[in-house]
Formats: sequence, C-alpha cells, structure tokens
Amino acid sequence: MKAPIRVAVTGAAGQISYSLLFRIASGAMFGPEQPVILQLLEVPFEKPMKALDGVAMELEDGAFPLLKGLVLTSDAKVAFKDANWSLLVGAKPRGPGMERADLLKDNGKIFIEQGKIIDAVAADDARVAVVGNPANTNCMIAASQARRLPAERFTAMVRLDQNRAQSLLARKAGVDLTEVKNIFIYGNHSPTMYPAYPHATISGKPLPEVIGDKEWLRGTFCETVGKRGAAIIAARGASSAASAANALVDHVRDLVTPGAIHSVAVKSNGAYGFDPNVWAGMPVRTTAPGAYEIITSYQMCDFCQSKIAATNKELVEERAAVAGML
Ligand code: NAX
Repeated sequence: MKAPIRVAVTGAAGQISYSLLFRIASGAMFGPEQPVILQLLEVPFEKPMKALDGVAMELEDGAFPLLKGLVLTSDAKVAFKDANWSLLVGAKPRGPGMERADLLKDNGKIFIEQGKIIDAVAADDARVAVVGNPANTNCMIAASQARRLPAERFTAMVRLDQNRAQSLLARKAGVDLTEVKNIFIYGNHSPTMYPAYPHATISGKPLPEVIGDKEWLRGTFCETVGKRGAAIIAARGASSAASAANALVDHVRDLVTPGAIHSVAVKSNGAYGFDPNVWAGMPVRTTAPGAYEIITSYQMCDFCQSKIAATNKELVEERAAVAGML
C-alpha cells in the first residue's frame, strides 16, 4: 500500500463538499491504490463546525478502506499543513445587492490569506485547485501570494463547463457522449467563457460539419453552456453541487494522469491572446502527475478570437479590481 497523501478541502461542510468528500475517500480522484488523509476546513462558527462534525461521522460510516485520517479544523494552518493537494471550494457567496467588485474584494481577502498559508505550510509537491467563485481570479490571487510554490501549481476549475458542453453536444448530435472529443473551455468560469466547438470532433469528424448548424453553435450552444449554472439555480433553487464535485474529481484525476488532455484554468503564457497575468481556461496535456503543458497549437478563427478577447477582457478587469490587494 502507498503512503497516504494529504488532501485539504475548504468549505468542507458546504453543498459541493457533501458530494466531493465521499468520492475522494472512495478513490475516484487519486485512484484505488492511493490512501488519503482528509484535512477539512470550515469557518469558525458553531453551525458550520457542527455540520462538519456530521459530515465526518458520515465519512466514518462510509468505512472507506482508503481513508486513513480525518482532520476537522477552522484553522487554515492546520488544514493546509503538509497538504499535497489543497481543494479551495469555500468562498464568500454573492449576497443580495452586492456589487461584483465587492465580491471580488471579499473573496480576495480569503484567497490572499489561504495562498500565503499554503505557500508556508503545505507539502513541497503541493498542488492547488480552486472552485470557489470567482474561481479564476481567486486562483490568481492565491498564486500571487506564493514565494515557494510556482504559479503553475495553482489551477482553477473550468471542467464543469467542459463537461456541460460535451454532454450538450452529444445530446444535440444524438450520439454517445464518448464520441464527442476535443471540446475545450477558454477563459473565465463565467458566462463570457468560450466553449471552442470548431476544433471538436464527433466520431472523428469535424463537429461543425456533423452538427451542420453554425447559428446554433455560435448562439444557443455558447449561451446555454455559459448560463447553465443560472439555469440550474432556477430549476433546483440551489447552485450546481454534485456536478461541480464530479467535475473537480475529473479536474484533479486528469491532472495526475499523464497523457490526459482537458480544460484547466492556468496561468496564461500569452497563448491565444490571453493577458499573461490572468488565469484562463485552456486545453492542457498532463505530462507527469501534477504537471502539465498548455496546448498552444489550435488555430483560432475570427469568431473564436472575438470570443476569447471578450472573456480575456473580463479577466483583466477582475484583476484590475483587486490589483491593490496583491
Ligand atoms: P456552500 O455555500 O454550500 O458552501 C461553501 C462553504 O464554504 C460554506 O460551508 C462556508 O461556511 C465555507 N466557507 C466560506 N468561506 C470559507 C473560508 N474562508 N474557509 C473555509 N470555508 C469557508 O457553497 P457550494 O455550493 O459548496 O459552492 C462553493 C463554491 O463553489 C461557491 O463559491 C460557488 O460559487 C462555487 N462554484 C464553482 C463552480 C465552478 O465551476 N468553478 C461551479 C459550482 C459552484 O457554483
């Protein structure tokens, strides 16, 4: 049996974590041979800490052979201590009447503190995946605080958007999901994101030819993917949770699986015209467990370039809104 890895999860008593933690404990994220110790962080208030106790009881009752330890804490220094992976799910939600700039700043405070602490106390091979919104900019903020850990170790999740796009395209084409390949998300995890369908294939054929409806692809498809989160809130009365947890399992599993090609929000290297100071969704290839390279070879049409310019503009504006804090 391998030595256990330490996985810190923030927002551990929240909705997403309630679906996520059991999947990690079952081996879905790191594989059936990899034991884990879960280090769970919540805010220091009675209600969430009590709820966290309940989640821990259920994890115990799951009798997961791979789960070798549980740490429950409201102290970030304890949660991130020696963590190999830190999954930053907890964030401040947007309250009624709250401006986006205030949301960015309130979350900025959380992610500055967590970025500093991870850099100080996490394992030498530490990796970070950010889910809490606004995920790309929160990730950029956390990475900005790191002196020891390289910026590439900090990634944000756009995998839910990739999964949504893949599933929608399969339903539209009437094919099995696995026939849809090379659909990648560029830019921000927000309605400005660009699900770049021109490079995708269905059963090996160019997707635009198989779908045969350029207007639908440019309009309804991009909008449906971009606004899927809002549609789920409207239907369920709560934001996506199980599908977000599932996407985080995919995000991390593919980042530890050499050869996997998938959408991840990473520090831009200027490819595709993204500002080099933002974290933008783009296709990456995992080169070794936890390491990846950005795939820069896709040619972008004028429409693609205009979509990427719009989502890049939003990321640059988000960065500008928190620049004074970095
Ligand atoms: P919940 O409100 O159910 O849970 C969040 C939990 O985080 C709460 O228990 C809260 O006490 C805790 N928390 C807040 N600040 C914290 C801090 N500083 N340290 C530790 N814990 C803290 O939200 P949930 O539905 O689980 O969503 C979590 C985050 O994921 C939200 O920001 C949400 O917007 C974001 N999402 C991101 C997605 C993505 O694709 N990147 C999709 C799903 C989701 O909307």
